[in-house]
Amino acid sequence: MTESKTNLIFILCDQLRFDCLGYAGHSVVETPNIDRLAERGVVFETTYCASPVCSPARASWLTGTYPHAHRQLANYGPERLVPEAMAVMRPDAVTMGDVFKQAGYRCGIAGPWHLGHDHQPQHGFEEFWRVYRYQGDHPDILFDYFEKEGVPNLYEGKHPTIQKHGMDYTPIADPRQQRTTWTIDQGLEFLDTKDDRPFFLYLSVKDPHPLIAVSQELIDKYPIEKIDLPATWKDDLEGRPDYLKNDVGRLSLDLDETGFRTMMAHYYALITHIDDQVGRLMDHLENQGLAENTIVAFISDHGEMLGEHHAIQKRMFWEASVRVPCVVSWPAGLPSGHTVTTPLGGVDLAPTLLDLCGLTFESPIDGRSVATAIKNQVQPDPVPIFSEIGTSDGINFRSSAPDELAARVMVRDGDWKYVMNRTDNDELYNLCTDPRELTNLAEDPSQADRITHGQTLIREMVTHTGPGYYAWCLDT
Ligand SMILES: [Ca+2]
Repeated sequence: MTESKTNLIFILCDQLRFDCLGYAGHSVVETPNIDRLAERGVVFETTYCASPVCSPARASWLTGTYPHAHRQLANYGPERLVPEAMAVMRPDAVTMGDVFKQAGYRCGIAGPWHLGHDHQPQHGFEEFWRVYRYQGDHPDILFDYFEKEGVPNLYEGKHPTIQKHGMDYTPIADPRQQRTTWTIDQGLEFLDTKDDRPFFLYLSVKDPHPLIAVSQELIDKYPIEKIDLPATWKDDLEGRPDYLKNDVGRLSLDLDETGFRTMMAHYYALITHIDDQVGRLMDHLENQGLAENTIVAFISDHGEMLGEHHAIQKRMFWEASVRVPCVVSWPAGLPSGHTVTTPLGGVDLAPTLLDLCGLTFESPIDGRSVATAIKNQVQPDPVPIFSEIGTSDGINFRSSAPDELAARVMVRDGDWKYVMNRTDNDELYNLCTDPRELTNLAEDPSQADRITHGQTLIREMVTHTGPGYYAWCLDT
């Protein structure tokens, strides 16, 4: 094995839309520090998560495998530890943390783990495990911190300032209540205690996932007169499958629109807070002389609907839900200002980052490294990109019924997105001519060959490392 001295900081936000960043062209949201990271690095402009559900997506980002392979099909929760709930990553899954630790790296994590057993250091991060659970139970390292500091814990969800117009939000009064600040503080401590070994630091940033809690000063940067509701706000979903109409993320028709725009202002403000904290981290790297040879990857586990198609949150294959921002910066080893237009899959980033450090997964994975292409500033050859949804309600999910644990699969192939649904009609959209995904062509007889092709791609994909609970794809 080639010895590597390149460090990696992996910043994984939660529920951050792919387009709510300055570098991505958003007209309102201010993110000067992340824009700086993008200018000095590589931007993957079309990146899909491997599942638009928290835990399955995270396991894929870390293992380079699709959910049917790592088997975390539902969100982790302490009450969902029965194996048949498929809410814990399979114990023998190999993560980036395992590979880096094996290669002699010092590994650390701060923020939610979300892949099972939050209070049990694991998967290479045993030396520095600053994981908080965020789900309101104790003991919890972050909640204990609030208690010690004597500040109200907003994240327990019962604070009187919390409002709800689609998603929960509140201004905060004390900067110590900001969980991303705490997470970055842990990261700086990790950097300050570094030794001779190269390092892998995983910063799991829970924001801008609700509770959307941010200072009034940042909220004031986003007056609601500047905030427009999305173009598909009143989409009636005609021609689309019923499951979308019944999703728990579907907003009520009488929702207060001013309230929703107020919630959006808080969401935008919280992104700017994340940006401030990324800036603080980058400044620290500079001051320590580590910026040059440290790869910084910035992504989100999945996206956020933010009112598109009259929906919030994720769990759907709409672009807003399944696409994420993705920036990889490495001054010593990657070009600056390079944009990758070839779509990147949620299973491709882990092997790419390992490859940049001269490392690789030894066991079979689903993803591929695009490290050589980006180093040489050429576009990777396009390949089909997939995403899976195990459960329609990954958050409150309680079922262990197999037919509810592997609900649908998406493939993006060229301009086309095909969705194979287990218990509902399929979907087919042309993302070039119909970027808002308003016209479902799955029932159009002239598209029969294209659908057959999509099904073939999905069957090949799930067979590669599965099919596990996705065996139903082979029978359709
Ligand atoms: Ca999430």
